[in-house]
Parts: sequence; C-alpha cells; structure tokens
Amino acid sequence: MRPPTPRTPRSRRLHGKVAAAATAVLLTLAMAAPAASRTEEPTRSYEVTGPRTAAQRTAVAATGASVDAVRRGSVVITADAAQAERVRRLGYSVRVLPGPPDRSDGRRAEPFDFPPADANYHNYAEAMAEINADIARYPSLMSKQVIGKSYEGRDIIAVKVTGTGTGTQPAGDGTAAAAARPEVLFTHHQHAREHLTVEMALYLLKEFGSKYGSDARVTKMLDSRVVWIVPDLNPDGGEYDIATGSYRSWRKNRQPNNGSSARGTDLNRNWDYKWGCCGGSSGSTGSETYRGTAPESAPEVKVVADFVRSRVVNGKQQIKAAIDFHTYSELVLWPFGWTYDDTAPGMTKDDHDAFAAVGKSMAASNGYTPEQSSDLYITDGSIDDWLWGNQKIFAYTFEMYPDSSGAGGGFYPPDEVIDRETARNRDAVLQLLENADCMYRSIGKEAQYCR
Ligand code: 7B0
Ligand code: CA
Ligand code: ZN
Repeated sequence: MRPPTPRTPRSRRLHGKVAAAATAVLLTLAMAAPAASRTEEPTRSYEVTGPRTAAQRTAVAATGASVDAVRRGSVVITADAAQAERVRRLGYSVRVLPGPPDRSDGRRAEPFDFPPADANYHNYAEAMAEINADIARYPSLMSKQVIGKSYEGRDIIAVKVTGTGTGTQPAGDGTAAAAARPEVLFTHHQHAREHLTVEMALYLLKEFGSKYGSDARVTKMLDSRVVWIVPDLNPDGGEYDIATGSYRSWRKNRQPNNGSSARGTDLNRNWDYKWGCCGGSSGSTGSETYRGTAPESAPEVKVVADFVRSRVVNGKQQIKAAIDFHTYSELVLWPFGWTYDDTAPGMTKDDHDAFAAVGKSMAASNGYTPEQSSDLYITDGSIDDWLWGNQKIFAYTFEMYPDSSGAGGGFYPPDEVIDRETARNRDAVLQLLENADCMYRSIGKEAQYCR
C-alpha cells in the first residue's frame, strides 16, 4: 500500500475553509453522478457478431461507437442505446456485456481514487508524486517539463531521460552534437479508461532510473538517445473515470461541446493530419470517437503537438521514433490508419517495410500481434498518422494487455497484472531505442537512407 496522497485535483490552488468547502462540493458532484452523468447518454459494452472485414468494422465504428476489440467475425464495442440500435440495423446481432468490474471489496470508495482492490494503480496525484520521486532520486538522468494544461487545468508533463555518459553522441541541446543523439517519444493515456498505460510510463521511468549504470543495454541507449515520456495526455478523463470509485468506461477528454450536453473529444481523432478525412471518426458530439471542432481543438492534443513541433531544431525533427500506448488487444500497430492501402502519399514501400520490420520484431518479443492500424478499422486524426505523416516520426500504437475482453478484465485488468504487463514491453521499448538512429537498417537500407 502506498502512503495516502492528495486526492482532490485543483484543490491545491485553494486554501483553508474555501478549499474544504469547494472540495466537499466537488466530491458531492462526483459521487452523485451515475455511470455517466445525467446529461450524457449512458454507454455500455456490447459484443457484436457478424463483422469480419475491416470495412465492416469501419461501418460499425461509423455508428458513433468505439470498437474496443476485434475478433474473427465479431467485435466488442462501447455504445449508447442509439448507437447500439444503429449497429443492429446494420444487420448484426448485438449482445450486452457485463459492465466494468466491481473492485470495491465491499469497502467504501475513496473519491477520485481507484477502488480498493485496484489500489496499486496510480491516480493523477499519485502518478505525479511517483514521477517527482523518481526525478529526485535520479536528478542527473531525468528532468520534468510542464508542457501545458488540460482543459480542467491539470499539468501535462514531459519527462526527459538521457544519460550523462560520454558516448559517441554527447548530450546537449541545439548543438551539432545533440543532433547526433536521436530522440524517442513515449505517449500514454489518450483514452481515459486505459489506465494501464500510465503504469507503463511509471515502469519505464523506474526501469531507466534503476538500471542506468548497471544494465549495459539500458546504459548504452540512454547515453546515445534522448527519451521523452508524456505519462498522461488525458488527466481530466482519467480522473473522471475513477471519480466515483466505480469505473465509468470513459474514453474522451472532459471538454464541453457547444450546444450539446455530451462532453468530450476523442483525443486520438483530433490530430492535424487527414483530420476527419475518411470515415474514421465522428462529427457528432455524443460519439465515442468525436473528432472535435477542428484539428487540435482539444487543449491536450494542442499541448503535445506543440511540444513535438518544439523538437524541430535547425529545421530537423529530433524525435525519430515513438510509441503511443493504449489498451487493450495486445497489438503492435503502424500507420496509416486513414487508408487500407499499405503505401500512400507520404508512405513509400521502404517506409512501410521499415515500419513492418521493426513492428514485427517488437511484437515477437512481447507476444503481441503486429499489423497496420487500418487492418482493424479506419481511424483518421490519430496521433501515429500525424507523427508520421506530418513529422516523419516512426510512430507505433501499442495496445496493451489483455488480448480480449473476457478473462483479462478488458479496460480494467486487476492491479496484480501491472508489473508483469508493463515489464513485458521492456524489450520492445529497447528495440525501438536501438533502431531509432536508423529505422531503415531493419530492411538493410542503412546506406541509402542514413548516411
Ligand atoms: C483507437 O481501443 C488507434 C490506432 C491509431 N491509428 C487504435 C485505438 O484510437 O481507436 N484503439 S483503442 O481506442 N485504444
Ligand atoms: Ca488487487
Ligand atoms: Zn485507446
């Protein structure tokens, strides 16, 4: 059990009695809200039997539901009643699945925290405290930047990790030498209910901190790379998802939508590349995949996109490779999501082959399934398409544990699996770092592309 930490976001800006009163009001509001607040359509999880091609799954997603898992001949979706009815009208059979698990252990839930049986997950305050402790412990190895704020005003941070060693590629910023230290970005928690991804960020920081200087592979990588970890892109959604002590299956951020009672933009449909182009997102505010009013209309996306653009030094993007962590399905995905085609404007055969070669190699180590993102269903405005299409960063999406909605707990695996399922990606992450200086080496074309 961790020591108690502050559990009320934003109350730190207030003081004394005002804080206590405001906190009480906030908690009352949070606790009173049912599975989805009164003004929002409640969503449920369904198994949809029938769709077996990517095009059929894209049609299911076009109803406004989110497609959460894909099997041969069926999918699992999150949908409100109207969206489920639209799926039925496509001719598929739709069966209600059980809601999120009850992990209360019969105990009273602490507001803004995980239920007692999942106490080893970190809420926002706990994750920030853990990261601050890591930085305090390894100050020469890691540092933190507040890169902006969420809609509700929580800090969005980036942690920089890079070694102090004098390898062939010394540290520094903006210098010719620094340009030789390729940068790699890890992003986490775009989707509120995908809490295991924050644990993945905490694992990476602990692993890098504790193994630098003793583990040769980690040491070599940190002395020749700059790692950026953005541990929580959607803190507002994450806190909302756990605010009542029972999970709400929330996906989007918590930004209000004009003229609608439905809140939230799907951050992973709000990036500025082929935004809304291709039927891979929704223009309806009530949709699980609502794309927002414009690219980067979600403050959280703007903050991280601005950060990525800030890594262009002397006209060159320093970040060479990236993983955006999600749950669930145990997949290694690569772009593009907006088209079913392997190659497209902005994706040559060599680009695709390098993506696939490194993707398959990472998947061989963690046991995930490697495939192009659109093999699942079309997505537009997703982060990996933007990172590649706009910034030429080799960007993957990892869908973490479990592989299906059944045994593993879907979006809510028990906290007992955190250690195993984060460490499971250690080798894949190191592989990406090792390939980051020249992704085309993986297809034997280093001489052509990397000299
Ligand atoms: C999503 O179930 C993203 C692929 C990006 N090209 C897959 C992701 O945003 O639909 N799946 S998930 O929502 N985590
Ligand atoms: Ca537990
Ligand atoms: Zn996700």
